[in-house]
Amino acid sequence: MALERTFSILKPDATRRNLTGAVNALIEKAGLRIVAQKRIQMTRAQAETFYAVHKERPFFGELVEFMTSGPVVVQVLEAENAIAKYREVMGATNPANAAPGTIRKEFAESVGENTAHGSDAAETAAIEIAQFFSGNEIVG
Ligand code: 3AN
Repeated sequence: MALERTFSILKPDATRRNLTGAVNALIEKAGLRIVAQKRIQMTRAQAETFYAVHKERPFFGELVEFMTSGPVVVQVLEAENAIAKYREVMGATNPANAAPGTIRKEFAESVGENTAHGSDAAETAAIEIAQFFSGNEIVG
C-alpha cells in the first residue's frame, strides 16, 4: 500500500497537562511520521467548521467550547495505512473503552476531553489537512 496521510489534533487537555511530547512518543513508536505540526489557538469559527458534521449532536456546543479553551497542536501524520493505524493508536472515543497502551487509555480524561483527534476516512483527512496546512508546510 502507498503512503497515506492523516490529520491529527492534540486537544487542549493535552497541551494543558504538558503531554504533547508523551503523545508524540506513542505516535512515533507506532511508525507514524509527523510530517507537519504547529501549535495554534483555534477560533470558534475554525472549531465550528471543523466539527460541522456534529452540529446537530447534543454535545456540539460543549465540544466547540472545549476545542477553543486552550492551545491545540495540529499535525499531519504519514505512514502506510496512516488513517486506520492512527485510529488504532488513539483507541476508542470513550477512554473507558480504549485498549491498554492507546493514547486515550493512557491520557484521556473523558469522552469529551479525549486528548487526540484523528481523521476517519481518506476524504475527511484531505479536507481536514487543507483546513489547517498549506502544501509547503508539509514535509514528508
Ligand atoms: P472520534 O473522535 O473518535 O472520531 P466522534 O467523531 O464520534 O469520535 O466524535 C468527535 C468528538 O466529539 C470526540 N473526539 C469527542 O471529543 C466529542 N464527543 C463524542 N461523543 C461525545 C459525547 N458523548 N459527549 C461529549 N463529547 C463527545
